[in-house]
Amino acid sequence: MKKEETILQKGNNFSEWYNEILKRAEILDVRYPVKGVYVWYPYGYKLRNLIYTILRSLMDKEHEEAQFPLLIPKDELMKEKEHIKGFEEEVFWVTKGGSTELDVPLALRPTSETAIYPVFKVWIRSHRDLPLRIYQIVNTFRYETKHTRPLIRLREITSFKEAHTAHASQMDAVEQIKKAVALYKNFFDLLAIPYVITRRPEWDKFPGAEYSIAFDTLMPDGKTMQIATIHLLGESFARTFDIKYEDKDGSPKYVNQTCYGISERCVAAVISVHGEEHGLVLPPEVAPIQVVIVPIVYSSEGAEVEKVCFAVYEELKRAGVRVFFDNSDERPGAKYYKWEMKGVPLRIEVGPRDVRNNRCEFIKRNDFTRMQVPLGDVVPEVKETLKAIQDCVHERAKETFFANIYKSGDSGVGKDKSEGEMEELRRRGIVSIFLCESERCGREVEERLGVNVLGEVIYGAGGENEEKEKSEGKCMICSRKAKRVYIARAY
Ligand code: 5CA
Ligand code: ZN
Repeated sequence: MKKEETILQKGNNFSEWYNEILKRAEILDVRYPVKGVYVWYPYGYKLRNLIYTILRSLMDKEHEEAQFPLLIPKDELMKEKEHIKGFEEEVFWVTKGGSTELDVPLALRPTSETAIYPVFKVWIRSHRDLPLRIYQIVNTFRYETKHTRPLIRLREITSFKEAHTAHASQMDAVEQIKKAVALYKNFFDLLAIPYVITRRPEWDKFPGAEYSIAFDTLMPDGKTMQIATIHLLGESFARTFDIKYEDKDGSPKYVNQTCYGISERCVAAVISVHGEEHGLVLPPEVAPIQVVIVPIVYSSEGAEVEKVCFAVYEELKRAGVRVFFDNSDERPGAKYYKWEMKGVPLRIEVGPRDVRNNRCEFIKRNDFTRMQVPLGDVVPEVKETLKAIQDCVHERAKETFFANIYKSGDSGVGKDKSEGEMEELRRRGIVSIFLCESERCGREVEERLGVNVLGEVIYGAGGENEEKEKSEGKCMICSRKAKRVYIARAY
């Protein structure tokens, strides 16, 4: 049963929908007077915290949480040449204490390699100290010059989860990369967010890394958003910051490092991928309120209804469900609107007739279907229904996602293709093409099609089997040997 009242068409103007939803669902207040800097509302912050609780619990299995300073001395930040080349134009500087010019200017961390690795140098002595696996969840600052957007492109990233690991050998570091990929898959699966995984092009990897791996999801306007990255740093930072350990045979060796990160873009993904014209649709795993109870009271039987609602509320709370009993003075219609907007996965209605029949009514947020449930079965039925909603939301998201991944012909789609076909490529979501590794060809594709090269396909429409399909082909620009690469318009 669909409701007729809609707030906005998500498909037609995603940007407008997105901004409206952040406001009406009380996720983020964008009125703060600094560009790219925003305020979390309490409800948005609860959502953020539930998502980060999942992330923490996954991280805590093999990492330890720590916290490093926000301020980085200029000389440390400038040490690693490639790294600083990549970040130079994005750094905010603190140059004064009061009216006194600082001896050494201090950077606000754009990411924390150069804050953490001087400390790794003193922490790591012997092979027994390895592997070292640390993470922190902090704010970072980037002077972004592209169009800023709440949760998506921030100048203050408020919820930057960055992991930094050090290992005895490159083999161990690569093993860690695989574990990080598995961990992030697990994380986004729990958020019901579909993704592709690519290896970023050599010419567009993280500054200072040997290679970078990225997770991308698809936004409703057909643009992709990078939601996580994983980098093999190798020995480059270890050499710069002199991070050595004594090996079993007593010889000094450089550690081999990785780092990987996730920002509140994961919250943006949950909002954008699942939401629709009535508001948010939150996967039960991360919904601040999983069940809202709404009494339908018009008659003298009000007190009886209220009593039943309260009993159901108590029972669900005891069972560990995040439940809210809305016994405010608002009319039921206003309550529906509010909790639908906030994406509460399940609404339970209780009216006088329900009370007489010893039952209540479930309404699922994801498809508005209703079912009657005996009061005695509420707890097990709620648990089962929440699980079903979680799966359903995930399946629907995957369906849309994979329906928007296309494969171009193997014969090359370059210069001699018709404008019509080129237009197709421009308009589609994620397209796999053959592209060689040269920056020249990559940039040419980006320019001619108005897209971004995401990278070589590691995990895509074919799941793990993508590996087999991708292998051989000819670059669509230069016809040299090439691999399957995903391209898309990207945030
Ligand atoms: N030190 C590494 C790993 S922690 C690092 O900084 N990698 S990163 O630059 O790729 O950032 C990690 C992730 O943060 C990106 O994949 C992206 O999802 C997110 N991110 C990057 N810049 C911003 C930004 N300005 N606003 C919001 N999220 C961002
Ligand atoms: Zn080429």
